[in-house]
Amino acid sequence: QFDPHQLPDRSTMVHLFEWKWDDIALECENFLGPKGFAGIQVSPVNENVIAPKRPWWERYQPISFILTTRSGNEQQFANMVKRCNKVGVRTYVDVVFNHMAAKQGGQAVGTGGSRAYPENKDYPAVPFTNADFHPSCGIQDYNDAYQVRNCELVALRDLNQTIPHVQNKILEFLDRLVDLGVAGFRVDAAKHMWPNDLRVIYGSLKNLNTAHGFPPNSKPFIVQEVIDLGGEGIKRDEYVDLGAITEFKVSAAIGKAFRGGDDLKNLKNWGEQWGFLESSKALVFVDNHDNQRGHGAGGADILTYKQSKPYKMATAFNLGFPFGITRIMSSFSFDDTDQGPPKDSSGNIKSPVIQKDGSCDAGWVCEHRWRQIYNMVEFQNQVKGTEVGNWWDNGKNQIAFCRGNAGFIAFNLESFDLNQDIQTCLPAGTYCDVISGDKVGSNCSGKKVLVGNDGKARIIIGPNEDDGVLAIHKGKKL
Ligand code: ARE
Ligand code: CA
Repeated sequence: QFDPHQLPDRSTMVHLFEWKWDDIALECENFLGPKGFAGIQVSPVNENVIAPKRPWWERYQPISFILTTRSGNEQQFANMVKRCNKVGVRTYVDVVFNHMAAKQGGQAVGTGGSRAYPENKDYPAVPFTNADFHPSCGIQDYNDAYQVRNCELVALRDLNQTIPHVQNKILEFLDRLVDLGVAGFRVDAAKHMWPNDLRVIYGSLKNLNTAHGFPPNSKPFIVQEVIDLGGEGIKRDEYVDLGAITEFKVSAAIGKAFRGGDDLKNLKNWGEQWGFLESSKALVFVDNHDNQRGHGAGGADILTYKQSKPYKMATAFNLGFPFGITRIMSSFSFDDTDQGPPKDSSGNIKSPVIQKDGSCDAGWVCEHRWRQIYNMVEFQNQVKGTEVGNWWDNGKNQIAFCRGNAGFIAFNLESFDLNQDIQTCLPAGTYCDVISGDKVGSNCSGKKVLVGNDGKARIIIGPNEDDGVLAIHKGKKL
């Protein structure tokens, strides 16, 4: 359950937050596959409550395990997974089974048309009844592990995963997704469930579907949402032998560094020495759907698309430095933190509109379609398996390093020029900087970097340029 089952020459997944299945299928074929993305994380696939004004977070309130949401129905989901697998893009589903929907103002109606009665803990479309839940109490003290796991997270009805019927219903749901060809799961609120119950559930899962290209006996990839910034009753270590973990320490530390709260030179030993989990167990990201809007963890350190220059720099570092299983966030734009995705007057989610230059419109940000980001996805694939070499820094906020003899990257967060001869470790020649531009035919629309016979090149990044990064690799030699 630690292997994300990505193609050997691919490395990163992208969270297409609130996208519709039909749109994702097209995105896999038209963009993600060709650009070398390894996978997608999708929003919860099972029926959720319809909440007033359709906030994004209604999808974290399950009504049943019927696969119908605003993103589409089961047949559309199945079709999407198949088409994405065909172009080498794996699907990871955000699965919510710590709880069911909270009490609503009135009757709870789901996106699949099912009714539920959360005040009585009655969800007939599963079915779950009162006996399947923990007695109601609130989580007041995150130092009390019992409370965190047996009480209600923000009033959400708390399932008791020790009960065989509950385990069986969860397993039926997860196994159905495995049958449809998914590669794994993001387990929502894992820290709110007992590790031993999760062990039973994960241990009983089906192997991945070989008809979708997975080798026989492959276990679904599991990444557990365990927020542990230190100092609470529940430790990520209790979950590490069960699957990968969302490493929120990375999100907070990378945001802080690229906001100028920490010298970039300190990133030299990025990894376990920073208190992060070991690389193969850590899911790492600059922001996620919670902390980009002040939910979850990380607070004011978190960078998002709204601070585009440092955000792109942080993303380039996250993809450029060999640490963790990487994930990119792809958002819709928002002002209000409850606001859901772009919708029409009937509440249906609107499709993103792709403009001539490849960027998105109609309320979708599509960070994954920003050149500086998707070109770093290619960089990461090109340097896969290499180590960091020839670290250089100016003693503060200018840094550069090689990735084997395959790639080189430099950052400037100072208010003055970076203008230096630096060792790039690349064979002599002219390379196209994939941040300021791209290789077009045999030319480069951005900066050209001339690497000499000694492997050195003059690297220039001004403080007022659009981007504070420069990246070259063997795949974009002129
Ligand atoms: C909404 C309303 C609530 C209302 C509730 C029920 O906002 O006011 O009471 O509905 O009617 C998301 C939203 C919630 C939303 C919920 C259900 O964020 O606002 O509630 O959906 O619709 C903790 C958990 C962690 C959780 C974060 C957000 O440990 O698991 O809080 N993250 C996941 C998802 C969320 C989702 C849920 C869980 C629920 O990613 O999107 O909630 O399914 C410290 C602790 C952390 C704690 C953090 C914030 O850092 O260490 O453990 O995270 O504080 O409290
Ligand atoms: Ca619980």
